[in-house]
Amino acid sequence: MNLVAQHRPELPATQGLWDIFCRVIDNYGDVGVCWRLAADLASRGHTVRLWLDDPQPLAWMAPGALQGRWPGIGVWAWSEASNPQVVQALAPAQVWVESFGCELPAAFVAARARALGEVTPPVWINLEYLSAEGLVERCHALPSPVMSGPAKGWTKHFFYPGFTPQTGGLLREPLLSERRPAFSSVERQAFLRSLGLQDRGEALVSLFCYDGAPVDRLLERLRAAAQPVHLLVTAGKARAQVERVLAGAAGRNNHLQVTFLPWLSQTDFDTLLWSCALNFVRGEDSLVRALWAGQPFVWQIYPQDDGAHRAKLDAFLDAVDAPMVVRTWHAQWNGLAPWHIDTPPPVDDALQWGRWARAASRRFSQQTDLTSQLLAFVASRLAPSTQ
Ligand code: TRH
Repeated sequence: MNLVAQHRPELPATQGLWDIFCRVIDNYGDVGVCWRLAADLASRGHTVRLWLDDPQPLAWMAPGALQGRWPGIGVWAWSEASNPQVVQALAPAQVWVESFGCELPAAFVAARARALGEVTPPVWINLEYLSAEGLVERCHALPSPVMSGPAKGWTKHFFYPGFTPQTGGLLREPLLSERRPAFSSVERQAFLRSLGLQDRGEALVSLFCYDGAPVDRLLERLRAAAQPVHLLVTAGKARAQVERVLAGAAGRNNHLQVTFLPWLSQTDFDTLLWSCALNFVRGEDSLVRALWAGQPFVWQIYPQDDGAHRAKLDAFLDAVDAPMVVRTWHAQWNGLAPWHIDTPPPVDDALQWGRWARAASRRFSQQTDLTSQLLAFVASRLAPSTQ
């Protein structure tokens, strides 16, 4: 019996039962986004089965998740979705979320189709990747008829996260709007101490990046900053690159202190972003969390071989009304422009960067969040008039 399966709470057959499917492609954004959606739904009284092909990142991202300690959320092994004994014993969910094109296990779909007979099929959501590009508004909420297989005749619906009211919005849990502004300097000090850090008044900078980020350039610029900097390096790829650069550097530099962090829970990762004067983030989920942190940030977009990420990055910078200095840093950090040796580090221009980051955070906080939009969309599909 799969470890994950042993710890799942029996999920009652209640209104608002969701099956969320996620394959961990590489990195952590897929599982990060799906977990955040599941936790948000559960916090609103829904019950979620989260089907994962690799649940291990949850061990650090959401401590207790694999042991079933998150009320309302059961973490299930992907392989079990193809086990007829398991599937037929499950209460049918009202909603299926197929995240990032992961393709639901055929046996799971077939079992549901067989069991359903004439009963209403689930609302089937295709949750797509976040983008600020125009196509998102054109494709959001479009129906996609299932043309073959046991679910032939059913309908999937594209659901695109985004930065405009014509999209599915951004994941933002209800309590965030109170928790973030209430975060005090006392709590910040306590958090830093919990990481074994002593706040000596230096500028804290967090680093979460992919291979290939110009980390050597970044360290140079932080060493040249007008004030002492403490770089907090996240685990994994960021750490490996900083260690390589430091190994080649001559001597210590008292102006720049470096601390390597362990993998943090999503909650602690959020608090890290709130605690730093500048955050280097990547991918999708940590980008949104940096936006909600309201602190200056630089985003390394998930690089694509065909260079499609350039248009996606530009669309984002347009959406957040980025000033030229922010665009310059993004182009350099993403390898899309040569590095100007005298580019001032953002920590030396806190006023302009801070004004931009706070304005962007405020603007998008006004938008209806993704989970609320998803709930409204599902309710409209389940309403009797749409049978
Ligand atoms: O890890 P990522 O690069 O994920 C990527 C992107 O999502 C990309 O769009 C997708 O195509 C690819 O995965 C498959 O970056 P992202 O999206 O920020 O996800 C990281 C998650 O890990 C996020 O939920 C934050 C969380 N995290 C922690 O919980 N603790 C940590 O210590 C760190 C560094 C991250």
